[in-house]
Amino acid sequence: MTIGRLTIKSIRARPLILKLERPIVARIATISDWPVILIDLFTNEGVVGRSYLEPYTAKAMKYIVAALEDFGELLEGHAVAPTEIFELTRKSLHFVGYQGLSMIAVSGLDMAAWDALAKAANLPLCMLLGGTVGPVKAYNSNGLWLSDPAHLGEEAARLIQEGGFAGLKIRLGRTTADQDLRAIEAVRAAVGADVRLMADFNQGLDLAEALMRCQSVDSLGLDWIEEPIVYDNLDGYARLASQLKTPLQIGENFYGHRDLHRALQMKACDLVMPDFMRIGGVTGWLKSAAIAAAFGAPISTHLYPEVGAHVMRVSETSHWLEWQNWVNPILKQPYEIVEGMLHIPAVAGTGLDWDEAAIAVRD
Ligand code: SMN
Ligand code: MG
Repeated sequence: MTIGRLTIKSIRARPLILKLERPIVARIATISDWPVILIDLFTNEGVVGRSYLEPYTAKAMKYIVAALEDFGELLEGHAVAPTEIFELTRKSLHFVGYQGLSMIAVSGLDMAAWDALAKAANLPLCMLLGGTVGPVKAYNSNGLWLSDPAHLGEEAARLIQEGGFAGLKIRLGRTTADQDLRAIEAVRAAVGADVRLMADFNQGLDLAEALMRCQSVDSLGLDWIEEPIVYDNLDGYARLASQLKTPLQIGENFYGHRDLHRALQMKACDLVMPDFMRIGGVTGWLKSAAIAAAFGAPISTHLYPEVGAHVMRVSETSHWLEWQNWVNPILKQPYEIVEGMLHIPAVAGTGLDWDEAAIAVRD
């Protein structure tokens, strides 16, 4: 048997703006135009690896696209070996820092490289990583933003129906604690006691406010309280974690696995939820999942449900997948949700493919 070769020909990165069906209204930002960068990794052997990035800010896309194009020049002719590519691209930017935009660009290419490798092996990514294709437990994160509590019950019921979900995420951080309590009550009344409810403050509070506001929701049976304060105040998080009964969830702002390690070592959280564009794509996730497992910390995904589903199948402490369908309008085959479980399509790679006709009308 001959060993296959897979080598990099070029990288294409296309910025795109999608309209959100339900705009994001969080304490930290209001967003109705959702920026997405589509990445295609072309190989000399004809396989194309695909991934996307969601960098929140349209203006930031030009820096990330430029970095990805530079990676294309750097790696021309190099083997599609994700762990080597991860180190080479990361180190190529170390003079401007390993985190932030550098890590975002590295993560985007990493996910495309893993997709290409799995396609070349003719295996779904989860199988290439040593797992099996199967369902992944998901909560619906597509709504329950900071809107009027009077409308939240109806919205929650619709969100459950969108896929028979057993879990939802509500956003908190309204002007008063009482308004947040009324929002949680409205959702609970609409969905019943059995639906799991996660709550995200989106970094909206200062530590003094958080000490009080988290206490006020601490006995409501929430599955987690997410990011009450600014993401890098780990001392503040450790203080909050020591005072709360409800598990504290952070991680969407970890840049690389060492951030996750530091947070767990400092007891700054009980649960972790890395974001694929910040943790280092699949490579960064695998390192992080091993560290989380060593700490016994349940790990959930942030955005990127497609690649997220594959790695959740091989993560020892796999907890919840965050479902959001914001990129669905330009995907050829959006993933299916049945009875609250995300189903990985039985195709090689991650299963991401672009609907070019849908992209063309948005250009
Ligand atoms: C979030 C995600 C995407 C945009 C804004 C807010 C949120 C989450 O923090 O965890 O889903
Ligand atoms: Mg969050």
